Amino acid sequence: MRIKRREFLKVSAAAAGAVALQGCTKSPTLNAFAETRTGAESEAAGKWIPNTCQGCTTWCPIEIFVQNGRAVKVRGNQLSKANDGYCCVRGHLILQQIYDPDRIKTPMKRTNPKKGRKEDPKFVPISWDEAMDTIADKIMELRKNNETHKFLLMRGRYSHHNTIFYGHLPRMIGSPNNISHSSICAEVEKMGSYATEGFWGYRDYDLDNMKYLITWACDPISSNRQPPNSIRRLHKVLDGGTVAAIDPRMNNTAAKAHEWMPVKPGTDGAVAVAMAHYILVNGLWNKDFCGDFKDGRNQFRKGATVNEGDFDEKHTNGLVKWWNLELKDKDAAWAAREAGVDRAQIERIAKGFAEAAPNCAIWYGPYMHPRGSYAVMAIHSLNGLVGATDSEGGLVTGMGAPSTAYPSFAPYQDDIAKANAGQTKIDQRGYLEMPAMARANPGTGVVCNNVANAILDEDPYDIKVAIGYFNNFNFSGTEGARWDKAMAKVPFFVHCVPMFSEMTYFADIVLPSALHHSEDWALVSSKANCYGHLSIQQPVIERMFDVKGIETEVTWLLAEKLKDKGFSNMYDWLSKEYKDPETGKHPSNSLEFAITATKMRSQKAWDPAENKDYKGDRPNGWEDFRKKGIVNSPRFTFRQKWANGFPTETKKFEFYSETLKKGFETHAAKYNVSVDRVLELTNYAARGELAFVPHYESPEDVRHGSRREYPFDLIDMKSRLNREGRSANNSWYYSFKKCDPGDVNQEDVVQLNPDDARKLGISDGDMVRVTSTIGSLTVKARLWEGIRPGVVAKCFGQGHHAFGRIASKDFVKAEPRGANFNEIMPDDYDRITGSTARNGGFTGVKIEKV
Ligand SMILES: Nc1nc2c(c(=O)[nH]1)N[C@H]1C(S)=C(S)[C@@H](COP(=O)(O)OP(=O)(O)OC[C@H]3O[C@@H](n4cnc5c(=O)[nH]c(N)nc54)[C@H](O)[C@@H]3O)O[C@H]1N2
Ligand SMILES: Nc1nc2c(c(=O)[nH]1)N[C@H]1C(S)=C(S)[C@@H](COP(=O)(O)OP(=O)(O)OC[C@H]3O[C@@H](n4cnc5c(=O)[nH]c(N)nc54)[C@H](O)[C@@H]3O)O[C@H]1N2
Ligand code: SF4
Ligand SMILES: [Mo]
Repeated sequence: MRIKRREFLKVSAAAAGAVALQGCTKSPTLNAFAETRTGAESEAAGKWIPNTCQGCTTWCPIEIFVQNGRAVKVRGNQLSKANDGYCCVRGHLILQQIYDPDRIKTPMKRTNPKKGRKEDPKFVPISWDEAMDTIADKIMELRKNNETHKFLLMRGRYSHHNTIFYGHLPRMIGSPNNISHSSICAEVEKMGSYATEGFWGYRDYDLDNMKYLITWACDPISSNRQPPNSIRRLHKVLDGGTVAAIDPRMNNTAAKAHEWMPVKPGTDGAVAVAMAHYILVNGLWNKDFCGDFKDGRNQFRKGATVNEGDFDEKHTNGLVKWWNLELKDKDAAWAAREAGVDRAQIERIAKGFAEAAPNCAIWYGPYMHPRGSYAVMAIHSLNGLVGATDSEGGLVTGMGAPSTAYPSFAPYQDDIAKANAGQTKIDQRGYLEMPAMARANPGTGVVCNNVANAILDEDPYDIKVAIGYFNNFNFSGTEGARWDKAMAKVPFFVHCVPMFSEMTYFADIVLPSALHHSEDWALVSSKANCYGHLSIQQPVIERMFDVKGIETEVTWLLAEKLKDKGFSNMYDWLSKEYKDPETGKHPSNSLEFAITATKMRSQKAWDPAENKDYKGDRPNGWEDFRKKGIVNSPRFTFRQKWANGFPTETKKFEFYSETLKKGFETHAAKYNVSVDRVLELTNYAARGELAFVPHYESPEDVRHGSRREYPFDLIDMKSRLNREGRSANNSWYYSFKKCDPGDVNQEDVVQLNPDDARKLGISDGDMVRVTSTIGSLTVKARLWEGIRPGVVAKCFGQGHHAFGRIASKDFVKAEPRGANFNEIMPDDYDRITGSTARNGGFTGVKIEKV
């Protein structure tokens, strides 16, 4: 079917709004899009080109409709089993991102040597050649002085190719410092399933067969890690089962759920242990998974210690220990007081959840709180207690997708590089008071937000050359003023981004990045709906500006320059080890390198010689893979872990975590201190054996600000329209803001319960000053019953002063539009994982009308 361009523009303009809100592309006026898939394709008729969206961590396979060289529409990849061919509302913002007039169009260099939030960098355009030459000079200087470890590479979002740029390049130069944003993202969350079942990652859910879903500190139909799938399937659980949402704020899921429990921030652990108590006392635990009393009589009675020898455990470890150490006294009445919720509701949800088992799941969020690790452990333990983990209709670890290994860089790493890559990392991970245990392994978790402190303190050393890409830590890190100071101190900083941003303000060189979803070559893997996938990123439009792919093209250009200056190892590595799997040809320029790397990495997925035994999709060659854009894995097979054991120390689901204990003991031994001393220094309350079981720790001791002076708990959330921190310069972001419950269009508002507002004499729309222990921000008040009294909430992502003309109030004068609460959230951590605190109301604030 053909459609005249003028007519098409007319319908698409009208339909875009409606479509964006429904997350659905099946509007009849848009059938041109559907029909071109099978029909003949021409430039004017347009065609769908597969790609991958990384607007959030769902990493959706998508397709972009391109007509006369212009990207005009976005939808989910029709072949995707993770999203059934739908994208979420934010997918549509891709179009505005591509055609954003404020994009950086050429490399630039700073001409104002002074750096600061209010210092205009006075950027001037330069060529790629000059930019790369300057960067190579700085790196050669480090090599000459044998201080290559003073090179720092910081990463936000990334594709598989981050292995080349972020993983290998620093180690080729000779630096241990590749710092990802993971610990300002969601690392705490991973500890919930790691400490219990040895899985460090995000879970997947079998919504089709689920009878009871608890969403806990997250909002799956709006954010978290699979909105298109949740939007498509939540109704099944709503119709055929029960949905309960636990969140101080009536989020999107809560607005549709059967139950909303507006818990007091930071007290979720109390509710979780009380639910466990209820389940045990009422004999509702899963006997097939956890086992039973030898004589079949339930001895779990409130207050009564149980003899471990009386219970036969099956796939779990330490259920009775957990009961004795933590659960026996903690009933729903206690938790109701602690969490400020209804006792009957705690019991009702615990009962409904356990009775639906194992067709049930708790879907929980990052819980980035100074005591978050134990809260998520307590929450995730419930998934084990009822046998929902690894069960049909429950939650699963999820499927991977085929991938071919990258060539090793080791043979090309010289002695300087080897020696200096082994130096202590800049983020202070593994220091006594910062165990940063990724996978319960001390000193292996990144402590992203602490890099600012480390740079300022020059501890363990100073940083001389830094590169950042796809990140904006001055905006996204809490207590961002630290990042402003730190980045002002770094003598040479390169920022690789498509948009000007708060962090770019401190750059000496700006490299305009190709957009991941439409201009670059890469691969991404993700999962949802019990399927995994490998999905392609490929150019769908001709680049309008002088942009390049950062992870591949920039690596190549840098390697070339370093070779010219006498350090050829990187160039040799890239040019000799990478070759086209079909033609055997080695790349000879940066773009060829990007394509070659993409073909190599995905070879197992598309090469008929390599994929013949794969049980998932098997494209017939590279061109076929490009055309389809995706390889779906087979569906997840349940109960394999029940049968074969969990990857924990005991091979069981650990209510008593030998896995976490080993981590703590290793760390304590390194410093020759007791585990209790580590707990004290990391701001945890547990001592002794309690530290190894999921338990509740009060948020009060780690709250910043006294209740008297700062009576409100501050929380924030992601807007439905947030492409992480990256969509605030799109006008649609502001036009449709109202799609977040309690929010309004065109504004940035702090949500406040009307009862609280009345006491403070605040009316809807008043400007209010929000003050924490570290600063104040002024923002508009929005009165809303959907927020628990005593709590104030605001969506993250607004308050940019340097992101473009829509995101800022005055871009030229660097005046923010709205407020970025990271400026008033104190720098603090869940030190077990090294994660930045932002949830759980750890920031106390006071509110005053201005
Ligand atoms: N208060 C508060 N703080 C938070 C959060 C919160 O909810 N509340 N969320 C946290 C979370 S979960 C995360 S993950 C972090 C995210 O924070 P960061 O990792 O810092 O990333 P973003 O701010 O999302 O985006 C950073 C930059 O990416 C650039 N960019 C956009 N598209 C592309 C592209 O295709 N290629 C390249 N190279 N660059 C691109 C943009 O110009 C932008 O400046 O923020 C965290 N900070
Ligand atoms: N729309 C959208 N979706 C996204 C992203 C995005 O930018 N926009 N980013 C992606 C990324 S990078 C990440 S890491 C994930 C994370 O996204 P989510 O898993 O959704 O988590 P956050 O938005 O960080 O967590 C905030 C939620 O926790 C609630 N909350 C805060 N404190 C407490 C508390 O003490 N108790 C309880 N029960 N609830 C609390 C807030 O009200 C809010 O609903 O989302 C991904 N999905
Ligand atoms: S923003 Fe997230 S959920 Fe939405 S289309 Fe992109 S990756 Fe998928
Ligand atoms: Mo994140």
